[in-house]
Amino acid sequence: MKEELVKKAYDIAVERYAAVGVDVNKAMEDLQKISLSLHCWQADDVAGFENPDGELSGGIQATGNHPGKARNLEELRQDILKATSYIPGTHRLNLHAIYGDFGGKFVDRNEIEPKHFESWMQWAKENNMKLDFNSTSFSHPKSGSLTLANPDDEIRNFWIEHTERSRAISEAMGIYQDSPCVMNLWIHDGSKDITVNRLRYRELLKESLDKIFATKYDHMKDCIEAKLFGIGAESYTVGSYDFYLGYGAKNNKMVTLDTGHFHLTESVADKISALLLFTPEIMLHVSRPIRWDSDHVTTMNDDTLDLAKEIVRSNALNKVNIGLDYFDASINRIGAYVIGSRATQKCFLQALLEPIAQLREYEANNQWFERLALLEESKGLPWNAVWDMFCLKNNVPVGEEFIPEIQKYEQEVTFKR
Ligand code: RNT
Ligand code: ZN
Repeated sequence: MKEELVKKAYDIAVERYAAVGVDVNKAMEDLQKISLSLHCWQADDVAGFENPDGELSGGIQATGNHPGKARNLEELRQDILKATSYIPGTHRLNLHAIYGDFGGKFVDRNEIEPKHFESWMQWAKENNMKLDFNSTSFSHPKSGSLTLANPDDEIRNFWIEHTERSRAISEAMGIYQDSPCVMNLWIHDGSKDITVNRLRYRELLKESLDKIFATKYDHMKDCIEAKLFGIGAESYTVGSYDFYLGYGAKNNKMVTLDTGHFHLTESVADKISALLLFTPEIMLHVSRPIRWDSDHVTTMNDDTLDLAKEIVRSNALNKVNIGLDYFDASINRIGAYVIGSRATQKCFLQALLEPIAQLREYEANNQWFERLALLEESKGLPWNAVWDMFCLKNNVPVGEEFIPEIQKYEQEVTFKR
């Protein structure tokens, strides 16, 4: 793309936005500060390195068989760096416990230690990334349908141990990188068919969480992720939204909002302002559910736009951790990272460019026609010229220019795997 052209369009956009009272430079500065937490699991269809040939379980599925997925730690790191070279800004990497550097040995979930993640910490530092973390309850012989809520003491304690160790690893990461590591806890616990013990499993989960969170740490932050249902666990999810909302509000824990974990007509955007009043921060898993929690690649759709706008309107960018969570195995996986990340950033940019002062003035004066008219007109303001400039400034491809780059990497690297 001709630099000239991008600059010309940008200058016009700056003037156009000034007419509605929006400072484009300020929006660019704010966007620069937004770090996404990139999910490591898009690169290899959630396989991990504990048992890469094992089956993905726990009610989640990566469908498709596009060739070239990362088969080991080196390939995964290489792919992530490739992806981030097409995403403007500085970002974080979100690891799952099964992605440790296990050196070819089998390390069970109740044996993981910070040392298994040391090379990740060093690598992240070298590449100017901070790490986030997740305990992994799925894809293990002891996963079954119940982990932290399992009435069997031995199994439940195994998962408690795993989760406690995951928190210790997160703390070590937080210390190493001098920035808190956000640790997400999602378990798939549930039931395929009607259960007559809803309360019992939730009591057990609450007890397990109380034990897990008894250790206080200063360099990691906990978040707990609810879900509506999973494949094979359609009738009951122990960790439902009500459950974690209650637990989080009472125990001052962040609740993770995965955009695929609610009824399809439920607005996740509307939850932001409610949660902010009762929980310390928010963790997001930005995804794109199609008919169910399908984890399609995030796009710049109304749901994601609404979410970004609600965060910006609530002045909550410093309280919301923005993670991505999708896994599409049917298209180029590096391309999937780039599309979803850039789409999320575009949504935040549009949110930051909203003529909010004027809109709020209309609302304060009960000028509802004017409010709706400006909301509609602002959809067509030249935000894309600002986005192009943001990419140019950050030295990443402008517009669709990343397509041939990714095609090249596919031919030269991933297709040869
Ligand atoms: C599953 C949850 C969870 C996982 C990751 C891999 O429905 O969204 O966050 O996607 O932990
Ligand atoms: Zn999620």
